Amino acid sequence: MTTFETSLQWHNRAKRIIPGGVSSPVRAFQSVGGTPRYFVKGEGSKVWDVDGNEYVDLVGSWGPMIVGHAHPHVLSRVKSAMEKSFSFGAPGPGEVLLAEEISARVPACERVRFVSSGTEAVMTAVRLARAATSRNLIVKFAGCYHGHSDSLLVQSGSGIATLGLPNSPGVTPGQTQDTIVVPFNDLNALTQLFDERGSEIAAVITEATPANMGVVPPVPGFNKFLSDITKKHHSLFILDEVMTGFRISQGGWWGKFGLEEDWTPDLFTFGKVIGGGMPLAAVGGSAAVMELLAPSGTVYQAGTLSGNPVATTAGLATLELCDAELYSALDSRAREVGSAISEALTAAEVEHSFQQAGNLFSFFFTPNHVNNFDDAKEQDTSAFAVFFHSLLEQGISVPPSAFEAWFVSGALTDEDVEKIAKAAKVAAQQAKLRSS
Ligand code: HOZ
Repeated sequence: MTTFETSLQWHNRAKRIIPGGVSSPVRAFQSVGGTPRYFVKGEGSKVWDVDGNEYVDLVGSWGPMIVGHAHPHVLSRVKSAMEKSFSFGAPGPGEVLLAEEISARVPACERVRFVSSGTEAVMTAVRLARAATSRNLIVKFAGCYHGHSDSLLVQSGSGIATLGLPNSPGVTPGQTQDTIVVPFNDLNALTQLFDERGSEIAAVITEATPANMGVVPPVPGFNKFLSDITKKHHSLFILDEVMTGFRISQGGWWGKFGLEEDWTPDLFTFGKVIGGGMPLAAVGGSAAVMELLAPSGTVYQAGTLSGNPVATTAGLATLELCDAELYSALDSRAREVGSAISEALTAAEVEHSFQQAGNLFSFFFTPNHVNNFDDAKEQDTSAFAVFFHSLLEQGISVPPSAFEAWFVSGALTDEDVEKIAKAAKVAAQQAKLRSS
């Protein structure tokens, strides 16, 4: 009888039943080569694979595990929620409490509607924007990823960028004819577009800071500019905070930069942290727009598991731990980890651009600062692959793609940071050997 004890054995078995062996493409390791690790346990800052290896985790389930894995507070709340049932398909107190918490942190969210994934949240926001403005066009930025709904899967980041895919087959020209793609950080292109077609534009959507083509911070004033230009043309501004929401500050990206720079979007999308690792996402905005949703209004959106009691409990329990102290710890950890790695790459003379936005960061293996998707595609992804594998071998798990953000958690310890810094020195030497 075959026993399945290693990641390799599991992956070979997975590939016979799951396309590519994975439930989401980036984790297949296709762009870095080798075998994805099959994780079976997480605690605090660490994860363990089926092979018995321990890793310091700098992926954090792509953001949700902000307080670390299996945090005792979250765990005990989720356990007691589960004992009362996993799902009712009916309203429950958990969703009300979580919606109130989101609104308290981001007051522009006068109403909140829960869904199960960021993709759904964005689909709903786009539908609402079109209904509210009676217009069709949606403007997005190249390299931004807003989930895998048809109309937004155009020049997209994340897996599409990682695998170097063109736009996806199966998405018809009809489904994307109302999507206009503009280079990120390009105010002139946007001004020109609004001059020509402003009266047709339902909404502009952006990641609060792009973090699905690697981390590409907006140039100063960029989001304010989006807010102003959309207002001027009576379009809506959708801020996709699926990655940044409640990760960057108590009020997400907006809570830190929107308040400071005096801009507010019309609609927000959230995910990841608000579910604390469970499938949960949300769309929020002004009562006037949000009340267009059925059954108050006629814009349809629904989901059997939407507002699920276990997921909302996990989200609420996680947010209870997301206080000012946590965000300041995350900011310092991101600085420590990012600088230690950048210093190791510099010492080994590996050309790179270390880019940060709040506590999100990533490394492009290119000498120049990356300002948009075209710049991001210039990087040496093969040097990244060597760097990635060396870190993994030394017990540091980072995203298996040069086009993704790295995530710190509140559970990281000084010892973890030392281990990362030490491993980065070896990995940087190996990446240098590869690139020279
Ligand atoms: N870029 C995705 C997160 N925003 C990757 C998630 C996954 O593929 O699992």
